[in-house]
Amino acid sequence: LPDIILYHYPETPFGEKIRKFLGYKRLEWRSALVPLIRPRPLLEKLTGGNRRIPVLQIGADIYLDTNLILPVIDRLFPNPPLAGTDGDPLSTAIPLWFEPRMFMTVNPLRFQSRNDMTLMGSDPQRTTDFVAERAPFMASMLDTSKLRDHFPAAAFGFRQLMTLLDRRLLATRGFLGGDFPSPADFSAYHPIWWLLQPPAHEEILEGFDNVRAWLQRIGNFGDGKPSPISVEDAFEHARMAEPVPPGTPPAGDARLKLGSLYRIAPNDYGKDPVEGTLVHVGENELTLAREHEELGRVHIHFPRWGYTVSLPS
Ligand SMILES: N[C@@H](CCC(=O)N[C@@H](CS)C(=O)NCC(=O)O)C(=O)O
Repeated sequence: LPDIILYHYPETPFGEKIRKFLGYKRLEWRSALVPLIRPRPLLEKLTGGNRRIPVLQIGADIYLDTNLILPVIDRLFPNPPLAGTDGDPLSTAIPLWFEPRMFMTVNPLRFQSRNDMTLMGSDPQRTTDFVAERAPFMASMLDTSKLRDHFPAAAFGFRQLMTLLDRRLLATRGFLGGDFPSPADFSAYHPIWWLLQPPAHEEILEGFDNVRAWLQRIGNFGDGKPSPISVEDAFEHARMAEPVPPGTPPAGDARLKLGSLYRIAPNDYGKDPVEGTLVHVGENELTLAREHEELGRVHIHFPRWGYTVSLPS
């Protein structure tokens, strides 16, 4: 199997979801660090224009979105096992409920002032650049004057979610689905991890002892065994490889025609579209093939939830 390459940056909560999952699986993987603030020209060439992080690359196959990346890795490396994968109600519902709602809920709690936002990184200029770059699609999450207005509702919503998680964890004593972690655990974990990054408002978790112990358990998985790879070398891996032919026969969808050109984009935020030829329609996966003069052929895989498919204009 070619190397597992994850494009990410240290601050990304969605990247953290996958890092902890790779840790649980005790996997060796290649870590391709990209800048927090765009441009990321090679990566965007590879994905055909997707801007969201993280991205998984295995040879010339590119997987977008943690809700596809996680099951793809689990399929390749079933051990140690997950509790509740295919069709598990909790593992289906939690990502849909938490993402991105939880991420937005925790922002007013983490950034209670402009100073809190400065404490996000060591370099104030970087913070200013970050806010400016993300503003077009995350303005409501990053405008501290508005965040203050959102604080009471966010604090209430957050406590409600934590109460549910805490009760569940009191019952299971392990993870949300029982003795093993399930996709629901990694999904619920990552926005709380984000909340606890500098300036680390730990007080928000007071009273939720079961949640705190569970956060620790997931934190203890670590990140597996990452070794660095430059984006240039990762790009070269894709250039040298051929995409894996879509294995199982497509489930089919009367409205989607294999071999036709489509445009696929997230339907929530960071909606930069990717265009390509549809080569696979799976139960929860769509695959576009793209040809690139520097890269050859690559397959870009999307989850079906949360993405809009349209004809290119
Ligand atoms: N549904 C996506 C969401 C990913 C996401 O929102 N990623 C953030 C970083 S944590 C992002 O891409 N931000 C814009 C950027 O990094 O340029 C997933 O599960 O992968």
